[in-house]
Amino acid sequence: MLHEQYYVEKEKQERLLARKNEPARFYNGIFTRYKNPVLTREHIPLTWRYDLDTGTNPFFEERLGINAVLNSGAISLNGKYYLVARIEGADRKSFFGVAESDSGLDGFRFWDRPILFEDTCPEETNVYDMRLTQHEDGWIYGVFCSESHDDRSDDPSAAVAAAGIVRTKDLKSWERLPNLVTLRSPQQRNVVLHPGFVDGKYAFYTRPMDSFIETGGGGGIGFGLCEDIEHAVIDEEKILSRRRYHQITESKNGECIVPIGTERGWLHIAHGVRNTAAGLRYVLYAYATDREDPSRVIAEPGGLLLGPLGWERVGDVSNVVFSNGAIVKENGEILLYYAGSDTRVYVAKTSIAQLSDYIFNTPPDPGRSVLCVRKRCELIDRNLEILERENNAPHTVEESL
Ligand code: M1P
Repeated sequence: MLHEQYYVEKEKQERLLARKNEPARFYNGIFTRYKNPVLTREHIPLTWRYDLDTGTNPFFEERLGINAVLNSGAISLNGKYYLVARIEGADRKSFFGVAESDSGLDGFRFWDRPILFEDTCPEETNVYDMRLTQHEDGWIYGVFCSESHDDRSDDPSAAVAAAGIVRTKDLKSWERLPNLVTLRSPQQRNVVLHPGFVDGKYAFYTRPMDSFIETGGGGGIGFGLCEDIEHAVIDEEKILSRRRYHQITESKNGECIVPIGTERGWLHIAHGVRNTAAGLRYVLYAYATDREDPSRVIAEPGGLLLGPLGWERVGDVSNVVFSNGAIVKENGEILLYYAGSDTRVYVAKTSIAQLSDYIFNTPPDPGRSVLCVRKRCELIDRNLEILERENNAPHTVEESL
């Protein structure tokens, strides 16, 4: 006999998982937001949190609590949608779990057990933010942040971030490979593997950093090639999406999703960070690179693509949206998964056509207020002309006679 509260909690969870998601009222023509988060800590199976033995857990207390479910890698396989979520325990340690859905918009249910990698990295304390790349070599790679204490320092918050690499064919059995080595950058986070070979090599989007939090001299999102994924070493990192003064990337930036290949080029979604009196503010932005040379930027719309709004703003690390996964459907729709304030995961729907239109037709950031106002005034002038023409046009058969 289970504790009576088990049935109450189970019923609440089943209701949550059965809840259909609906588009929110928000409109910008670029993407559709959805009302409900697709993953929260309430989605975590009860068996991961409670001891169901009434002898050892008479009060049905949560024994291994979960704090948040956030930055999730995403992939579609055999008609199903999968998120490899970052799950943060009450003890602050993160780990990964696979959640599966039929629609990609709702009904995400975690598999029975979280992912347990082989323990090949004894200094590693924490793992998080896996990007999933379906590579042309036939493997699905997961690249994530592998965090360790910096033992050269007595400061308990001194840490080192590196890019961990795993690979799988089915999201069930995972092979851990050695961490990525970047010869010219002391630390790495937000590393994404490009889906195809470039010049016959594996290509990574990197984020060179001097220290754990600050990117320091690291100028932005880098691009580097390596010969051997089983011992991945990158020498040169070319900076492709730069941090810039008074733009959304001023403090730091990082590649978010695996870039989407289109005829016009690769569509990228990244995050940009700026500092404010209320702390760091994270938003998503987009850019495009050349089809043949994915390290060459060909379009850089100004400003943010998606910023925290409403409840997305509220959570453990407020005023943050962060993404590390999107799924492109056969019909060209894109499901973009993003976490709100490091606490829960949302979905937004767009399409290759809409995102391309946004990236190639949104003007770049001109860099100064006066230029921005001029650009806006030009838009207003054109619009006022259109409205005037529209207002003067005959609207009835009688008027047009
Ligand atoms: O708290 C916001 C994000 O901070 C980090 O991103 P970045 O390395 O760009 O600062 C990551 O730890 C990420 O997990 C987190 O969502």
